[in-house]
Amino acid sequence: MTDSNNREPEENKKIRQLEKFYRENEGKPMTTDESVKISDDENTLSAGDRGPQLLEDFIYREKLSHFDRERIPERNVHARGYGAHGIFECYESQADLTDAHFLQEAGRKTPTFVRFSQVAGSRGANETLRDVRGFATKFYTEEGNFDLVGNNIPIFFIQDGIKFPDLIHALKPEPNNEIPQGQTAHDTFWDFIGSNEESAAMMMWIMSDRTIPRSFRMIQGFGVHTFRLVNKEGVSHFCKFHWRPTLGMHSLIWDESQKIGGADPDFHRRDLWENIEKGNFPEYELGIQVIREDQEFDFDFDILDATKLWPEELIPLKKIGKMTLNKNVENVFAETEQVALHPGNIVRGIDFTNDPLLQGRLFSYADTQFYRVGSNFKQIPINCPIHTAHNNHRDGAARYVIDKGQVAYHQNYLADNTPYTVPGDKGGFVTYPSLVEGKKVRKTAPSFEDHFSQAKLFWNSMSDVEKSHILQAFSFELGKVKTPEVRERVIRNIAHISRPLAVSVAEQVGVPAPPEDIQESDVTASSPALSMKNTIFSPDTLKVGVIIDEQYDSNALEAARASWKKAGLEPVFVSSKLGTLKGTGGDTISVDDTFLTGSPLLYDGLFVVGGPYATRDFHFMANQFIVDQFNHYKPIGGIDEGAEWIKEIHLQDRPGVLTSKSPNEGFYKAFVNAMAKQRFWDR
Ligand code: HDD
Repeated sequence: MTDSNNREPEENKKIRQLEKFYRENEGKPMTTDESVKISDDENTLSAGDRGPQLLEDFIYREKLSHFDRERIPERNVHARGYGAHGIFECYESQADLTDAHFLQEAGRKTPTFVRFSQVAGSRGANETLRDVRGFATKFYTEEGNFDLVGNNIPIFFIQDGIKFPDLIHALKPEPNNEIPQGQTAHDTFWDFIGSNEESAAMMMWIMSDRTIPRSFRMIQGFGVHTFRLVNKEGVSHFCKFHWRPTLGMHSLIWDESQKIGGADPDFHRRDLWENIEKGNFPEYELGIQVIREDQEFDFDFDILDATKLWPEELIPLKKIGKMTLNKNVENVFAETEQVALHPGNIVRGIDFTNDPLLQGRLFSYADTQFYRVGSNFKQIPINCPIHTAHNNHRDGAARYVIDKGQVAYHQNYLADNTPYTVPGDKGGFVTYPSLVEGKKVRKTAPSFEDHFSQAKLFWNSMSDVEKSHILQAFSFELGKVKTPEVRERVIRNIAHISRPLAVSVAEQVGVPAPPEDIQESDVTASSPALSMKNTIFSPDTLKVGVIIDEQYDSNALEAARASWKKAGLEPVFVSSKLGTLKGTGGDTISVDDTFLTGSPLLYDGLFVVGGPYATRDFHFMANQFIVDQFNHYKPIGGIDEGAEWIKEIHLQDRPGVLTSKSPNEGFYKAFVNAMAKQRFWDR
């Protein structure tokens, strides 16, 4: 099987398994579901030309009744998402830490399926809204499925799963008017945040640029919880899982994210789908942070508290493998919508801890899949393991595995007591025998009570630009809150983290400064790993909008294109109309976007070539694109007429704006470097 570029995807057992379920309809006769050939699919059977329709029309009935059942309940969070298949490759054996089969050997490859998502919006929500992004991975290992159901933020809003319905009810559109769609900028959400100090650190993270990512290909992922790795000898270590994109972590700016919602509400799925189709396969390295059992109480935070991260400067991140997403789905409903991820899906060598949020999740996910996908959801092709499951589970709606034989119970004589259980020393799953003691209680552990130290650590770690974006984000979000008391309560929580920030936000949203007696956290440490400023910067796969008209300078364009190709930059040719343009050398290019169908919002940088016969309208539209691009701090290059137009509006020589009437290699190199830098905040 090949992808649309005729490249052979890497050996992938899961895809081989799915292929057995593919149905090719092209070129085939149309039949009913019972395989009766259909002679007319457009007219219902009626009594006479104008007569009533007949109930006996099984073709009509089957078509409509199937249509009537096409939708299943959408996920009540993370409803809008997009998936892709991939391969995970282990860098080196982790056998000293874990017995997990997929981590035993350097070079071992494991098929994966990833679903990226946004939390709040319904299935049709605009994709660039400010929101946490889900990053959920199913590893189809040789020894069963392991699901790492994470987000692009390393911590969470709450500490105990029992509060999850409250959080989500506050976050979702308000129930009396179902407004607003997919966003946090409303009263109930901020009421929840202001009323729950444990959300303070997460509040800072969601106001940062991480919640308006540039691309799913450029987000980090986190398992969030503390898991256990258990080796063959039964020795356990605590562990956190991270995904790191090799393209670095990049974001939109607020103005862009709002407007892209109009220009392309499918911005993220389009980006992922197109890049995988083109062979620009996104890659993410899997990292682990590990601490020994005896270090459990060595930190000034509780390692079981999901509102806390493990600073990398304290507990370094070790990269142990890489996942490459190299195949789009064949059918979004069958694969992405029906995939059932569940943090409770673990394999031998990995185990849970007593993190109360994780424990809460262990119930909710399987439960929601039974409701959403049905009692046999684990048999659906995208969910089933690569090796056949054998057990005594039977029946239920839509069961399509046909279990042979007389016996469906354990402890039997008739089938020699099979399927048989496998002892731990022969590869069976054994739960890590962690020590449990104490009285049954309903209360928060005292070690979970510090809510502001890590929020302050995060704030201390931000660059000036990041800090200004956080201030802007709070000003927008709280500015949309109608109830002044709700705004005030949030500002009090901010004051525990940074008084100056709280005062500035209060000023912006028209409420009094927080009371003087609020104690600001005295944490002075920072963690450089938390700042997006310290990410990887690369021009690879970034889009350059090229504004170009008839009789463009062929030589200059050829040189520019050669430099872009070398750097992995992808030109998108923009002109006044679709079709083909001719250059001075007689060569042609075909236009990808017009000023109408394209938008400066959709390109990471702009390169203005123009042409000697450009009309006033063309010139005017080019200027609009240049100004928008400039306002979004993105790189701009200009040659020929393009260089003149940029000069006319006095933008030449501003940071990240490069123009030349006689471009040479140095100029093209400088433009590529500017593209890699991505934003010029000092404009
Ligand atoms: Fe959750 C879906 C991530 C806490 C209950 N969650 C869901 C998805 C992701 C996360 C990525 C979408 C999976 C997919 O693509 O199908 N959730 C998280 C993270 C959490 C978290 C990183 C905190 C560390 N979630 C959480 C709690 C509960 C849930 C505490 C309930 C106790 N989450 C659900 C759910 C969903 C879900 C209601 C909705 C659809 C689904 O499970 O499959 O059960």
